Amino acid sequence: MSRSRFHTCNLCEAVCGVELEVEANAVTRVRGDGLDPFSRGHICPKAAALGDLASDPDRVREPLRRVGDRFEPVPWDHAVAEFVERVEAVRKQYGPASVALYVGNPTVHSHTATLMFPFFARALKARSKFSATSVDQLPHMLASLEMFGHQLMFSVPDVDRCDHLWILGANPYASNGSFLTAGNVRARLEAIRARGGRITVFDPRRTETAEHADEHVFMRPGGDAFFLLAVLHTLFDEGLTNPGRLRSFTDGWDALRSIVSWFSPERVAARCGVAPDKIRALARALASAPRAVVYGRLGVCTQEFGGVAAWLLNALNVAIGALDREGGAMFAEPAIDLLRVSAAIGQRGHYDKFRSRVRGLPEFGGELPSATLAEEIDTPGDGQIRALVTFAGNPVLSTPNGARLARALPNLEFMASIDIYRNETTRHAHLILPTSVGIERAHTDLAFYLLSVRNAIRYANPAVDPPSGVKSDFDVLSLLALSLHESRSSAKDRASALALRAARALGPRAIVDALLRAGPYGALRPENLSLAKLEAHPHGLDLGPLRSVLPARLWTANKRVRLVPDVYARDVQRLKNALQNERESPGSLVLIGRRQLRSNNSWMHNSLRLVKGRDPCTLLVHPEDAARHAVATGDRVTLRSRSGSVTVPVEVSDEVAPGVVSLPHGWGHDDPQSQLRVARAHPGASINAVTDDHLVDPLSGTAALSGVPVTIEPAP
Ligand SMILES: Nc1nc2c(c(=O)[nH]1)N[C@H]1C(S)=C(S)[C@@H](COP(=O)(O)OP(=O)(O)OC[C@H]3O[C@@H](n4cnc5c(=O)[nH]c(N)nc54)[C@H](O)[C@@H]3O)O[C@H]1N2
Ligand SMILES: Nc1nc2c(c(=O)[nH]1)N[C@H]1C(S)=C(S)[C@@H](COP(=O)(O)OP(=O)(O)OC[C@H]3O[C@@H](n4cnc5c(=O)[nH]c(N)nc54)[C@H](O)[C@@H]3O)O[C@H]1N2
Ligand code: SF4
Ligand SMILES: [Mo]
Repeated sequence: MSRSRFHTCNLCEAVCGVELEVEANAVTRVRGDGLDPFSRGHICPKAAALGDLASDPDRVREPLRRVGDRFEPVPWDHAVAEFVERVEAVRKQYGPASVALYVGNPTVHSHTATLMFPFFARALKARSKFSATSVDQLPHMLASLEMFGHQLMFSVPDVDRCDHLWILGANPYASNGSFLTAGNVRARLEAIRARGGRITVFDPRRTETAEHADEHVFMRPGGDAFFLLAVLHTLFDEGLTNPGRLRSFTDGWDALRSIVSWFSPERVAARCGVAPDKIRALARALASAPRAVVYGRLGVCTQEFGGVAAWLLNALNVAIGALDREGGAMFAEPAIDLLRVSAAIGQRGHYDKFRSRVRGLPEFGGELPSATLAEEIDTPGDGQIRALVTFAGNPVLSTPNGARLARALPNLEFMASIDIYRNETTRHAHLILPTSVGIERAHTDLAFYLLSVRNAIRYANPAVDPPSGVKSDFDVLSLLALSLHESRSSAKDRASALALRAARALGPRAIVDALLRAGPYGALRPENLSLAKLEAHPHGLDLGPLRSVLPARLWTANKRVRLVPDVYARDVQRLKNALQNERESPGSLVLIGRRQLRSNNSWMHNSLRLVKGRDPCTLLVHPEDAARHAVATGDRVTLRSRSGSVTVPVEVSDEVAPGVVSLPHGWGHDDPQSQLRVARAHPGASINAVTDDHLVDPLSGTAALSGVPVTIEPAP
């Protein structure tokens, strides 16, 4: 007997509603939930693999302990006891900086993990914390903190109402939107053009999104900050700024004008690859559109000047009056308002309170840049990392110079991974502790409705049961946290253990219910949201279009936008130096990445339905560069950088600009110690064996994954 269950796809930020056909606890069919008012039945090919994850024979289903190169099952209580004993031994011997935590991307796609994580992190007492943030959205968070006073105060392009959209360094046709939670983002972008609007894409590759835009401008990798400065320069120069009502609660207008005055289109043209006249024409078109908005994402963040570039995106949206305006860059008001919740517990964010030991890179929100993880493990000295816990992360494939990290991990005295797979990272762990997967747990989103183009909310109960012996992430994290506290005798640990027991007794359901009732559509509002009400609406609820919320929703002490925070004003000197020291280097190549619709970072390649067919892990090379290096489509080349090399097949294509080569990320499943049989048969090569841990945006500490200098030569 099959039954139908409504759930939410937790694989990307689009949070599509899905209808799962379930028979004997196995998913037999996945469809889009046509009654979801937000995603309206849309899904992408990855949704079909939701069931594959749950039933994957390679999935870790019981705690595993590594003995040499072999893993053997251990009962939960033994595993937990060993975890506590070994972490505590390292911490006592070498101090709190010797214990590290790496938190990966799927964590934010699980509200239960998100809710328990602060408790776990406190119990672990890890001074050295890392996450996927610093290979991703950190520049946006820094800009939010510095300009709006809260690290989670993100604006969202109002794609449903804008008429002129700039997209820099994002490819929503493949990624389904990032910091742009929108069911069926393609249809929403197409609607802009259908109503007479215009889309311009700035990208070193003519992406799927660029193909469907009105105009594509080849951006030189790392050129965005320069380009944006010159656009602002033009707007001031030609009297085209129009901040409107923003002016009354924005500080720093003159400082901005004075900074951008140096960056004329002529000065930056070579660095960004856009001609001076073109920059001026683009700026004028942006300024003259009634509902224009500038949106930039990953490609703008993970580059040498990502910090300044993310700031300038906001500054430009202020300058054209788009911030907080319908059809502009708006702020969502989610039913569970993580902004208020985190502010209430004193977590609005902080920056540069301390620095990393080896390279002196700044912390953000208590985390250090992931680009420093390997060197913090392999560089001897006081404070060296000796123990590492990973949660839902695969930094060997996802952080720069992952090969160095893979060489460093065996030197740890203890490593534990809380993960569903034994993969390129977790196979180094002494203990692997499994958890349930998305469709086996209840689902709602705490982060993504904050990034959503409409206010919306959806809650789903588990669609299938986890395998016997597999615990939820909430239970694994709380169990470990409680055991850590109980192993210590301080009054503080006893108090924390008490608080933790209370949170466990409540459970995630009651916590979600309380957050909903206390939220902006809660008990005192007409919507009167509660968990019961969401359960009575299994397709989710639309809570209306985004509304103007400034200045009330600002978190700065004076309720004003800081247009030019000091950190950026100082970093601009680095951009001037870069322009002045620039040398022509004809024939040189830089590497960028790319995302593909059927792939999800590094961990969905064990689903045959997603990886079968033609090898997607090819190096795109422009025809001129291919001719210069005498390589053709199908040839294998060695792609080399300062940090390492891989051998990859070439695909000659004028999609990429001359001087740019592109390889997708998340591949490189050739580690014989992993347990990923399908992925190992479709291994590809890891771009992060070639990206460089030394290349970061020093302001934010974000890895410069894009624009890595490389060479290619025919493979032997
Ligand atoms: N199918 C699929 N969807 C995903 C993911 C996935 O792996 N696969 N991952 C998810 C995650 S974790 C995230 S964070 C989001 C990211 O979602 P997006 O931000 O849309 O990320 P990408 O698709 O990588 O697009 C980044 C673009 O930046 C371009 N680029 C590179 N360097 C530069 C530069 O210097 N300047 C400019 N202007 N552009 C540059 C690249 O060519 C690329 O087209 O996607 C999410 N969705
Ligand atoms: N060169 C290059 N590198 C990149 C990027 C790029 O564009 N180019 N993109 C970057 C971005 S945006 C991101 S977000 C990072 C991602 O970097 P990471 O978060 O480090 O890696 P993922 O590939 O997302 O791996 C997720 C891990 O979580 C596990 N997992 C999956 N579901 C669950 C679950 O429900 N519970 C638990 N406990 N574990 C689970 C998987 O088995 C896997 O080990 O990669 C970054 N790296
Ligand atoms: S776009 Fe695809 S991966 Fe993203 S939530 Fe929807 S179905 Fe899942
Ligand atoms: Mo990401």
